[in-house]
Amino acid sequence: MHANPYSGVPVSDFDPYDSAVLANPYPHYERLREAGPWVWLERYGALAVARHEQVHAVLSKPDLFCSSAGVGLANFHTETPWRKPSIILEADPPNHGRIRKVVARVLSPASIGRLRSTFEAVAARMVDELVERGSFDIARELCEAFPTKAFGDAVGLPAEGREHLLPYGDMVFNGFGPINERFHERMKTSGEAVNWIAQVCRREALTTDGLGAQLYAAADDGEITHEEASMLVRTLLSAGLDTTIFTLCNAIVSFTAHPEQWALLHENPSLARQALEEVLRYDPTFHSFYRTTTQAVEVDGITLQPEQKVAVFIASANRDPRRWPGADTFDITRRATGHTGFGAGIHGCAGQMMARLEGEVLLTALARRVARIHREGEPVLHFNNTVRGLKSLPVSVEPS
Ligand code: OVM
Repeated sequence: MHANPYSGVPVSDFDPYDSAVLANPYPHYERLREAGPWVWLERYGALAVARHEQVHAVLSKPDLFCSSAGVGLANFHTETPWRKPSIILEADPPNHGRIRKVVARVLSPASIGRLRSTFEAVAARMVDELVERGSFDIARELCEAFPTKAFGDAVGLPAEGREHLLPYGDMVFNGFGPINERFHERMKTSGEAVNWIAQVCRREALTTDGLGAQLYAAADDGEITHEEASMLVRTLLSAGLDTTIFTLCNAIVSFTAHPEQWALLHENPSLARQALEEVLRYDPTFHSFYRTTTQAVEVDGITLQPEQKVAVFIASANRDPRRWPGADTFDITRRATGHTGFGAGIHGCAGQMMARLEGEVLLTALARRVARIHREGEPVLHFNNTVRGLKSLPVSVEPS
């Protein structure tokens, strides 16, 4: 237990990484928000922010709350990172800006828009086959299969070995939490995945017309180095699979728990894009990460110490009743823009247009073909220190 150095700041023994919490974190987030704007997490020696206002404030001040000390619990100034730090996620201005500019272009709306018709064809084919079968594991056979195929092809990955993508991401996202059992378990079996990822980040392994090739083209132009291009392919593969896959899973969980919301979408598939936004607000994939103070920071009447780790509960900000009327209601007709499911500020998800395209395309394809989705078993949760999603969910579907 870490003694609270901040007088006037409430102390909590909350453990965000406990399996019971991960199973349903939202009642815990409510207690955290109600405890105060800043809360001391005595188990981890970190301050926590769980209200929308403070989450936003922390993410808007990268000069005071930095990323280069790691966005996990580990402080890179005093602890050795388990892998080479990301050159975009775990970087600060001005370096961050030079790298982000290249990634932003490769993942821009214009670049992503060119993928739409291909993604639509993949989604239609997958949905048609599954509807034909009638019952299937929607988590594995659709929510996992679609990004693995569509995004994998878009990056320019070889078809062989893509089963390593999810386990690799699982390790990365476990790595933002404490070095606990969950992290060790995943590390034990990760050797092959790490090797495969390193192999496919090489230019020679990638197609010549994908997003990976575009990163290498930026290196040819001298914007970044070729080593940096390889690191950015690693970023696409670290951040781009588990996140979108689990978001699709969470969409299905919410829609099967709220069939009247599916009925709305089925009646009007053009709601898919805003429905996805509500999924990302109501039950986002990414739950928390950290920032680290670069100096003493005065905020809300508290003086934070330099090198203070701050846990940022973006999933909790999305349920803050101070920001969202009826925060705990899943309502695809609401305006959910402004949610923090993609974070916020200069590090706000660089792949969000890709994520939205994948989500919109898949939900649209399903909504057109499927009138009702019935659970044929309980959703099996996937436990990870940072991201929430499913291992499996058996369903049957009624075609329209
Ligand atoms: C990266 C990376 C990895 C995981 C997540 C992420 C949410 C980035 O390697 O840059 O952003």
